[in-house]
Amino acid sequence: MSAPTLPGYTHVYSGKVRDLYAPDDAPDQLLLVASDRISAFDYVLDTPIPDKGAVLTQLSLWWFDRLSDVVPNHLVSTDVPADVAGRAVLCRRLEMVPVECIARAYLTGGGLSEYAEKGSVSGVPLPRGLVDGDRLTEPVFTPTTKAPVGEHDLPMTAAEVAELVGADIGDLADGLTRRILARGNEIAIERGIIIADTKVEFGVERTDGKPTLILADEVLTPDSSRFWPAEEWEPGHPQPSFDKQYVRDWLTSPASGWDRRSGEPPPPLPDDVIDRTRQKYVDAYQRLTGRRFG
Ligand code: Q0T
Repeated sequence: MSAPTLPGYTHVYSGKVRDLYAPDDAPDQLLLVASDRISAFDYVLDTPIPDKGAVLTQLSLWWFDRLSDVVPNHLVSTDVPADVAGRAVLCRRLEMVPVECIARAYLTGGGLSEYAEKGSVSGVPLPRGLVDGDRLTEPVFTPTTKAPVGEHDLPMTAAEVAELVGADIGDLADGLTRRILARGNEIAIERGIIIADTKVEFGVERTDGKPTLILADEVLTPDSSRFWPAEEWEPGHPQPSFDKQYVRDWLTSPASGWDRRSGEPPPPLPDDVIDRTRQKYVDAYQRLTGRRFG
């Protein structure tokens, strides 16, 4: 499940689930390949989820279209080598904003922890008495550092973002990240899905010194966001994960024989967990887009 070799392309970087290549004949472009790798509990599992990379790539493309009046994106073409057809895009090679741009529309995870300690998230004061899974009046920008693979991202204040990238780019990232999530939820809620929070990546383009942010990477997928089934939403406890719940439940069940605190990597997934997890990704794609996958 490592990065494939592709004639005419030079591999430049691999993250947990995506591989980046430089086209040998187009120095201003990159090939972004979504693998079928899945991560859980901070591990990349040995077992791929068939079609996951294609589903997430097709979903991102669908969202790029629905966000095109909010933000320009890095897409150049979907005409890619046959080996990665459907799960790769050619994109503009941009100077990336070195910040994880996160917005939260619902309170959970790290945002909930910060709220419990301080009554605020990323410096935004929130009403008292909110519980796990509560909806926020409007999305809040909660940026973090981009730690290397294996390390953990840390919350950043607006001042730290401004220090790193400048107040102009920081303010653009704040506004766009929150608008992307707000637009995402307007569309997703009609299809029975809540997008609790999301992480986006931006590149920067400068015209006469004036910066414009370009939406890069993948967008509003179950890997970059928390998707919740709207019909099961019940604030007051952790919500079931749309995509990885079978994986997490099986890995933490006695059936897996794995102890999360052992330091051992997780075991391979059984076929029924693979199949049901694949179906969750396909379900999310089909529910959101109204299109049939495959
Ligand atoms: C990217 C340029 O963070 C990364 O590498 C750090 C060593 C990986 N990474 C780079 C990009 C994109 C995109 N998407 C782009 N359009 N232009 N770089 C994405 N991830």
